[in-house]
Amino acid sequence: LLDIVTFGEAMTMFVAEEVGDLHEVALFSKRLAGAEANAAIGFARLGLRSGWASKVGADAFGTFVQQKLASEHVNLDHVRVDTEHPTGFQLKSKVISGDPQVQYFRRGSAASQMSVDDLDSTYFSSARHLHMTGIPLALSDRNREFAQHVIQQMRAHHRSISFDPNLRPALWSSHTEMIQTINAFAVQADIVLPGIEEGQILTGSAVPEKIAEFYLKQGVKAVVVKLGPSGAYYRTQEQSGTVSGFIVDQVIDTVGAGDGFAVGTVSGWLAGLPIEEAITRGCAIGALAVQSIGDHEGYPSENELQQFIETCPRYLS
Ligand code: KDG
Repeated sequence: LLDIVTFGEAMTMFVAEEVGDLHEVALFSKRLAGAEANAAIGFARLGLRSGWASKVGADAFGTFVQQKLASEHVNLDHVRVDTEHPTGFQLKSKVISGDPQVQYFRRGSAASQMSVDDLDSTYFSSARHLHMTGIPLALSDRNREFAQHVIQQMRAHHRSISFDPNLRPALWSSHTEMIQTINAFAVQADIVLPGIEEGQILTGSAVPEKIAEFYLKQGVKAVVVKLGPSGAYYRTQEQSGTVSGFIVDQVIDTVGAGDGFAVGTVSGWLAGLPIEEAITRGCAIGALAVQSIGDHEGYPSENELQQFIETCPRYLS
């Protein structure tokens, strides 16, 4: 029995070893990317029984993705191999400051082919919780239909759901469709975790209180708005507040911090911790994630997380 399941696309990621435009970089190192795969790894490192469902190609990238996740103790029983479509990959630049440049090679990938025909609904419903992101919703109609079936299945079995919008405008052909689709799925979750900029795009308001209200009014139980390094704002039907972030010496790579934030917050929430403690875990994993090059390489074990929370200085709230 799994504690938590997620589904989505994993890619081989080539990370530039030198600063510069992607087309000029000569040396790359090979890593694993994919928001839901990151989350699955994060949960597993904390000791949760974590499962990741997807489709990969019958190719070297597909083998790499599976081996990497297996080495992190992520359950792969719901990974299908597609002999006709390839595993996607991406390039990521190295920057001195700010967000790196990312280029995808994933259109028509095996993961985007995952459909309800691939779905083993008991794999999902036997898990306590579903963590999903908005990325599969952008990949194909098939993925979207798959996502809706998974949610229905979880709901029918009274399982909880967390939703991270993870907006990727580059993957959508229509901005309006992106907003409508992401919101239609977000309101079916118990806990929604938008970044402040995502919240603004999705709700039309840049005010964290208003962003939270938008989802709470539609039945979501808790909304946590990520405010960047300084922390997060949260609101439930009963309470609201802000949780301050951790002060980090050096930001090396911001990608993967949001997934790490979800891992900390959702794992705490599932363990029944008070929401502020759960979000503190999220802020801590986000802070750990930005200090290493890959997406998930900085994610901690439960002990490392506790130690970091106890010792790392925080922003004033
Ligand atoms: O959240 C990290 C992801 O952005 C990265 O791993 C790649 O999943 C990815 C995506 O689709 O952008």
